[in-house]
Order: sequence, then C-alpha cells, then structure tokens
Amino acid sequence: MTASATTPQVRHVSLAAPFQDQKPGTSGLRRPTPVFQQPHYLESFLEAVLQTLPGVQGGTLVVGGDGRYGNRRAIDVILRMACAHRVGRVITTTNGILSTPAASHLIRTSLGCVGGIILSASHNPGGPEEDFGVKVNGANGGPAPEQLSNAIHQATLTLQGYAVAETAAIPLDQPGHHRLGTTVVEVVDGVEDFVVLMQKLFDFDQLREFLGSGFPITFDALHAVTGPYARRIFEDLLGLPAGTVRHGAPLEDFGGGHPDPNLTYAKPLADALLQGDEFSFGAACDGDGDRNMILGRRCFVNPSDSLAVITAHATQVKGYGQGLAGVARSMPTSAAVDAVAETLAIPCYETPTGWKFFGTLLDAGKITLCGEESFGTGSDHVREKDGLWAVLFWLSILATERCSVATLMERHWATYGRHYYSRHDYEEVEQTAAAELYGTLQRQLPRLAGQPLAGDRIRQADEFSYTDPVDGSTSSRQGLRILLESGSRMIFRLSGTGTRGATLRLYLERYEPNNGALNLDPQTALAPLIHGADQLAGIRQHTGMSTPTVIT
Ligand code: VG1
Ligand code: CO
Repeated sequence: MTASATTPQVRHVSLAAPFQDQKPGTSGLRRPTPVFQQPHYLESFLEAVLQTLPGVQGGTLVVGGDGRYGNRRAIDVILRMACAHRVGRVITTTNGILSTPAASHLIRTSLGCVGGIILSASHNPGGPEEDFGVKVNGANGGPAPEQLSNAIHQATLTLQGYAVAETAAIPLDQPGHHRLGTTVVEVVDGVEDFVVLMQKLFDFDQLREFLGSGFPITFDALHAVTGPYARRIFEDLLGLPAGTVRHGAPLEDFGGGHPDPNLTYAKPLADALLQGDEFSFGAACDGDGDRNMILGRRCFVNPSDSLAVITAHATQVKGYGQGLAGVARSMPTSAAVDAVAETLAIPCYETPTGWKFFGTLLDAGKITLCGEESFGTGSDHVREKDGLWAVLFWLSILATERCSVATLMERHWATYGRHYYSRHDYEEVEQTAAAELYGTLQRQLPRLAGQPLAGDRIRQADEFSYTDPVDGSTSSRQGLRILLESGSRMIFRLSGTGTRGATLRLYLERYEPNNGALNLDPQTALAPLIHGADQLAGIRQHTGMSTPTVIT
C-alpha cells in the first residue's frame, strides 16, 4: 500500500454561482466535453452526488468508465473529492476501464458498497469536442432512480462550493492499494469478476465446442469499453482466432466513430453480415458495454424481437434453467415479448424508457429478464443492461438449436406472429421546432380517438405515465402514444440522452399473425404508419428533414 506522506490538505472551493443545467437525463448527466471542462462543472455535479447518495461517508464507492476522453481526469477528481468527503474506500480499475454492467456487478459484490460513479456518455461519441457523461448508480447496482437523480439535481441548484483534497494522482496502470487520508483506494482488474459471472451463467464448454464446429463469428467493440472483455471471453476462453474481436483497443475518441451498435454507426459489421458470407453471427456493443446488436448471416435481429427470443429459449441456457419469474419491456419496445410471456404464463410489465425503471422489479424478484428497443437487454444478474451477456445468451441458444439466426427468427414468427417494428430518429433538430411538434401533438391528443389514420382508426391517444408496482412512485410525461384499433401503434418521444439540439424518436409497430405475411421488409410493412405519423405530427414540416437520421 502506498500512503501519502501526510494527511492531504482539503481545499474548499466556493462557486460564484451554482450551475443551473445539471439535471440528469434518461441515463446520467451528458454534455459536450467542453461543458464538462469548464472550471468547477464536473466538481459541482460530483459534490452534489457525494452530498446526496446515502452512506457515502465511511462507505465504499465503485468508480470507472468507458475510457473516453476525460475518463482519467474525472477519476482523479473523484478520488480527491472522495478523500475530502471521507469515503471509506473507492474501488476503481486498471486504467479506469470498467463497463457499465461490470460496474453494476462490482457494486453488488463489494462489501459496504453504497453505489458507483460511471464515467460515460454511452453511445454518444467521445473526444475533446464530443461528449462526456457521469452516470450515478445506487447500492443495488442500478441507475439512480428518479427520486435520487432529482435530489442530486436539487443539490446542484443551490450549491455554494465543493471540497477536494490536494494530492498527487494515484497511478492506475496496475492493481494495488493506496491510501489518501482516511480513504483507501483499491485498483482492481475491471474485467475478471465480470468474466467469472458470465462463466456461471453460460456453459463455456458447450460454447467452445459449438463455436469450434464451424460457426464463424465476429464481434465489434467499436474501440470502446468491451474490447478487453470480449478478447478475454471470445479469444482467450472460447478459443476463437485472434482478430475475432474487431476494434478491440479502447480509444479516447472511439476511433472517431459513434460507439453505437446500430445499422448506421456499426455499418462495416452490418455489411459483413448482411452482404457477405464469411460469418454466421456478428455482434457489437456500445461505448459503455450495456447495449448489443445481434446479426446473423443476411439477418438483422430487431432488439424487441431479441428480447422475445431470449425469453422463449431461456430455459435452455445454464443460468436460467429454473424458468423466469416474469419479464419487462419499456413502453416503446414492441409487444413481441408480451406474446411469449402469455404463452409461458408469466407476468409482463411495461415501464417507461430507461433502465432505472426495471430496478424495483428486479430487486423484488418480479422479473428475470427485461429489455428495451434501443439495443438493451439484460437480466437479474446485474442491474444494468448487458451487451456481452446478450451476445453470450444468443450464442448459447444457437449452440442448442444448431440453426442459423435467420431460421431461428422464422421459427419464432411462425409460432408467435411477427411484430413489425422500426424506430426513426431525427437528430439535432432545433429545440424550439421539436418542442412545437411535440406540444402541438400533445394538445391534439384529447380529440384524436375515433379519427381515421393510416387506413386504420385511432383507438386511444394519450401521454404515457407509470406507477411503479413495487414502490408506488409515479412518472409522467413518458411519451405520446397513438394506439390504433388494429393493435398497431406509433409513439413520439423526445430523447433524454442527446446533447445537441433535440432528438425526436418515432416508434412504429404493427402485428402480423403467424399465418400472415411474415417476411416483409419492416419499412414496407410499416409504410402506411410512417406516412400516417408524418400526416399527424407534421414531422417534415417542423423538422425540415425529409428522412430520419437513423432508421432501426
Ligand atoms: C436512450 C434509449 C433508452 C436507453 C437510454 C440509455 O434514451 O432510448 O432506451 O435506456 O438511451 O442508454 P433516450 O432518452 O435518448 O431515448 V445508454 O446505453 O445511452 O446508457
Ligand atoms: Co450504453
């Protein structure tokens, strides 16, 4: 253990005025990096966290990030502020690399841990001119619930200053123990514990045999946090050839790309699977490792369908053989999983967007699996969505079924019918234009029921609000729903993770029974709804955009 020679001096810095823009969004506080680099900005938010999170003094905190520009500096600031706040122990990782699901696991397994601080803006690009972010997790390992985030925000609004210790930077290049005043800093390997957890949930012998039997796969880490985890799992433990993991070295700017595993931002991978024949399976994860994209040869798996498939096959997988307590999906996620839950006769919950809303259900043992349309899938093994877990789950199913991804999907739809689904994102829309589009539609809602739309009729139009079945807390204003008589629907939401202008998300869904047309292109199957949505909300007119930025 290295110890600072003397007890570090604590400096109290006063703010000329508290920051008024530190309200966390869907998942943490995300801002362009230059905003976080303003004097006192990061410190102010951290001070509010340290004042608000219960049990900080004397407690244990987990700290790490996705390796983006600013990661190292932020860890240094957190360690010095933790010392000033007399945190008992801070667990951080070599080079500060820690995926969001691995952080969740570390929080849950570390004695006396009161929560964690994850430095990531997730799928947003990184670098000096791109985005940075701070996510705060509670003692259960999950994202701060709304009440905690609101309390942190309230604290920032009236903050007069912050306390920080004057110490030299702690080296993070290798595991070890250090002492900063009364605070112990433990630097641990951020990969190993997580990999052990995966080995408990999945049969690695079966996977090794299957993957070695002529089922070539490729994984794209997009130069983000999952690189070291994926190399360890796929190349070291499952014996796949070096190079199976593409872009495996975490870079501060993710190589200049968006670390967002979708068809637009992970195009080289998508092209390899959708146009080439080299691989039977491909996958990618996002900046902080909680999202996943699953691809088969000539087959893209829609994330809503992925949750349904995982649910349908769960008992074939080692860690889930005892069956599922229930499942949950976010409101805009398609009802594909609902159909499976009905067959399995297990409860299916519908929550607002954001992983934080699954926490109470997971903690209460009401659900085992949950997911979102935004490439997020997970289970009760941690309290975050988990990209590599989803990839291993899919491979485990394929190892039992011994068929292609496309065949698995065809069989699934032939059993449950198909929920055609797509999300259209309009990014960097001018704030006022987006607010006007949303507000205009919101005001129309009470008059919409009974009106014709998209060759159908509107059954119900409302703004989604949610009462948590476990703790009774309520969350309103969670997206505008237009539900049609046929069961089709369209949802309008404004993103809570974007940092430039506004992002409008339009979610479209149409059900086709299992004796219907199951092999249409989703954009074709949804064409009347796409057109109807524009008619109803004037998307082109308000945004000035004729096509979405990203289509999933
Ligand atoms: C988006 C997704 C949401 C997800 C959130 C955080 O939020 O839609 O489903 O939980 O990102 O994911 P929004 O408000 O932009 O629609 V991550 O991987 O960025 O932490
Ligand atoms: Co993420």
